[in-house]
Amino acid sequence: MKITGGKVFVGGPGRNYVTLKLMTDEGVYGLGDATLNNRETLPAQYLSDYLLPALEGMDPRNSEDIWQFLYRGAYFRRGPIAMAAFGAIDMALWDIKGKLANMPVYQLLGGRSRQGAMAYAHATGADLEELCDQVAGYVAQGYKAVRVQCGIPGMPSASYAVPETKGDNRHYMTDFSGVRPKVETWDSGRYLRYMPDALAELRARFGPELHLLHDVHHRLTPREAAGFAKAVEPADLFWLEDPTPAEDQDALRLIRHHATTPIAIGEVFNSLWDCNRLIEDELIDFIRVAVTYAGGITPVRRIVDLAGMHHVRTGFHGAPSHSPISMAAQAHLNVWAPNFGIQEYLVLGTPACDALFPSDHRMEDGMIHVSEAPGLGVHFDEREAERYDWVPGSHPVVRLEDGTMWNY
Ligand code: CS2
Ligand code: MG
Repeated sequence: MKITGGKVFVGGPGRNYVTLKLMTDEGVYGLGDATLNNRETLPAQYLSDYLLPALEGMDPRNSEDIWQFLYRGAYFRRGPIAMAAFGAIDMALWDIKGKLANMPVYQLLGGRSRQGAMAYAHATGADLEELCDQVAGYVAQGYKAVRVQCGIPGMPSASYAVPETKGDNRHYMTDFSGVRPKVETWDSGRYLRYMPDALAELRARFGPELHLLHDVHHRLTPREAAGFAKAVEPADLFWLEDPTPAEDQDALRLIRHHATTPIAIGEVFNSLWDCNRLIEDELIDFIRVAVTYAGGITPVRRIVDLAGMHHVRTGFHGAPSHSPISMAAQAHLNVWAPNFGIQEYLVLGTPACDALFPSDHRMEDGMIHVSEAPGLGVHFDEREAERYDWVPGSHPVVRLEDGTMWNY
């Protein structure tokens, strides 16, 4: 059996999804997602110019050897652009493998460890009242877990994933008016003084059972993060996400030393080497890698296994930038992983998205139920894809009030 080539599509409803269709000489094809948020054309180019021509003639069943070929053969290792391109190829090879075996991918990983996988939705608000309304809405839909992001009084501009004004739902990261990013202004002091009380108020209003998650989005220094994680202990969060930039894996020791609030990190990582110390030294409670950015099912399965040896559970990234293909790949990992934690889930199921990526993966009562179809269980409608093209966009950048560049 041989790979005969592939096609790369960029575009989608409200998103620049990067979809790979990998073809073989036996007619079976595989789908992969190479969507690297705000830099979509780059993994697409990497696939078309370099990787797909190099894969022609290889046996698609040898997914491990092909992954090693991609990783070791690149010479210059890692990085989100390369790993997103590798990830799409790896997902497509697992899709082909499942179709050949006539099994859903989770069966090839080791079968079911659970029926449904708990998901969390994103609630946000320009102020606490609007946030509480959104949380109540998700609870009414059956969600057991909700991420909460709130406007901060006095903050010079809307902070991460928060609308500028009440009722404005254009808070999601990417602005498609061009690649020149908008500038957000951030003040950690206002955030640190306001957010602990806001989270305590949410806990008081919604009771002890609802899982509350909060994303700091890399905005604090390690010391600030340690104090904040301590201050929010009474809110009993399911997790506090990205409290401080984690290139400095040691910085997380300070947080661990001062607070028991569960920590989740990893969405910006693209390799086990970005997080091995965080896992081995048990500095985090959830690993947030995404199957696209971390190079596919093959390497992510290794990260899950290492995490499982150190009481670290999964909490795969699932922002709107992920297409239903990588969300399906993660659905298979979620139902298999013995140390599954939770899955981030932004409603992908708009009619336009479903038309482009038909599948029978389903969300019910806050739980994701994986498709039993062979492979990843997602299709791709190429006719529908003709409606879309790449739209230049970017998420904001962040500066402090004195103009200092800060972390988005
Ligand atoms: C966020 C991401 O979902 C999350 O946890 O951190 O949506 C992040 O803001 C985007 O992926 C950035 O492009
Ligand atoms: Mg995040």
